[in-house]
Amino acid sequence: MFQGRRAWAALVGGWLVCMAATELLAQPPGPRGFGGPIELKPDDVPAFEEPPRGFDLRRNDIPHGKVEMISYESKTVGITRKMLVYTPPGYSTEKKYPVLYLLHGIGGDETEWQRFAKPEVLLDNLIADGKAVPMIVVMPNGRAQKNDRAEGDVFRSAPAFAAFEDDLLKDVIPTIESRYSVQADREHRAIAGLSMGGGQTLNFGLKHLDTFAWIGAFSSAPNTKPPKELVPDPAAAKAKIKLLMLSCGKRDGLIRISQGFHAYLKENDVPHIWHVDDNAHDPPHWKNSLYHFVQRIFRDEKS
Ligand code: FER
Repeated sequence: MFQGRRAWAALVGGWLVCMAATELLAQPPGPRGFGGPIELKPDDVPAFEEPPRGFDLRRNDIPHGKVEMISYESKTVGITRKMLVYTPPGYSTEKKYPVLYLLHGIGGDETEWQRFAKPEVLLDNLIADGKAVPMIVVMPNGRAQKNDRAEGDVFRSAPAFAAFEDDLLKDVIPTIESRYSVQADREHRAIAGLSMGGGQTLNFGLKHLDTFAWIGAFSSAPNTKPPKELVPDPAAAKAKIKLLMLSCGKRDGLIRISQGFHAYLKENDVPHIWHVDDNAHDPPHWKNSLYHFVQRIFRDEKS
């Protein structure tokens, strides 16, 4: 009997070691295999089910919104810049819409979300099914420097991602609010992004809670400020945030950044969603996270 128990313990122990090794080896090689070893914690589980089949496929039997590339004069950067704007089906100046500002990663530009998720397809489908409120989605270029193309060593542009704070607040948002029919207050502005854009989302969104009430950071990168700097006053943040969602793939070598922030929020009693799925630092994670986030913003109840 005792022998049997020992054998079982050895078997289970061996299995645990194997699982841990598998997690460590699970980081993809190549340019997206960022970061260090992955140590999963008990809280690192999905908050949501996988999106249903077809959530990302264009349906011909429903009304579609429009996507247009617009230009604006950026006083911050001193050049004319571009951003992509989705307006929902039936967009009309008789109504006013909430706006989601959606930010890209280190190797991307204003077109990157198009390659990773087709936000217009997700939104058209969710709006048709009554699962998301009609909203405008703005996809700007988060690299606030004169040459804002993702060229050469993209890591050298990291400071331009920080400089985007001014471009967003002083140029992008005023442009959108002067050209589109929008509800221009914090409860009708959301900010979300992937990787570098996730870091920007937390750095800018939490610093400017008078501007944004809905915040979604997917696979946040090392540009994310330390938790105490992001949320120096947990009670104030708690009172203002309508939704704070953090997500990351369990095979993402950058997960320690989101894990650390989740732990700080939990410790300081700041409500948030922490969603960890089976993906890596990759487009499926960002597409799925966007799908989950947009259903929960601009709604009355806290989710
Ligand atoms: C880093 C690793 C990854 C970093 C940024 C990234 C600024 C960004 C990745 C992405 O946007 O996909 O060390 O430092």
